[in-house]
Amino acid sequence: MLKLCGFAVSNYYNKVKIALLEKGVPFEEELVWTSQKEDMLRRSPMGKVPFIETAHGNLSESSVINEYIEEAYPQTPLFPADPWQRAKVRELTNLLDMHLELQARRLYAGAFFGGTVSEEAKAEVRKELDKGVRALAGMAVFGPFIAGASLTYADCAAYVHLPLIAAASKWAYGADALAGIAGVRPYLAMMKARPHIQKVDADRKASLELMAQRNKA
Ligand SMILES: N[C@@H](CCC(=O)N[C@@H](CS)C(=O)NCC(=O)O)C(=O)O
Repeated sequence: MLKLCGFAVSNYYNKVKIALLEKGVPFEEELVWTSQKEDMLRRSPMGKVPFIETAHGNLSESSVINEYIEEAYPQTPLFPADPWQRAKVRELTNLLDMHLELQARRLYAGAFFGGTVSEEAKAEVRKELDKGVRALAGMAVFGPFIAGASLTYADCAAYVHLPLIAAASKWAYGADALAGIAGVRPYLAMMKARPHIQKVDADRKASLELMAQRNKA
């Protein structure tokens, strides 16, 4: 059986987990922390999570994993059938990962882990986030899902990234960078009502408690 490795607080781990649950693909989970140690690098070449273990070997990078899952388990598709619409889902997913989350990530040390972020770094992130938010405002459909009428891989990314981007920007700039996009809040509330999302959120909460204990020890 396919094994999802990582930890349930990770947004990228949950991006894959939502896809597996929504598609009804059977999988097991193994708790793996990120590391640059040899044994981890043998399992995940960049030492990152998530990665999956399959009968063929291991695979890392959340979007690559989700594309593999879609091709290996075509039931309950999370990509539209039309090639153009599929490309638009990929475009939106890439925007969320690369131009929003990866930029906001530079703020996480301060926003979530009690660390600091220099004013220079905050200003650099702000510039990039502004561009990403402007792009998102033009590309997000909220119809009711982020790319249109059906749940897609873009939702798997949006649901896990948007709350972090909102919280991190609020911490850094005193205002949620996504506040100007009126569709975001109702969208997240709609997603939260889905049973599989509730499972992911409950596991995330339990994992947060585990991490807090681990940091105390
Ligand atoms: N591009 C990667 C990003 C994954 C990622 O950054 N995961 C974080 C945890 S949320 C991680 O492993 N961080 C440790 C590191 O960067 O070394 C993906 O899409 O899977």
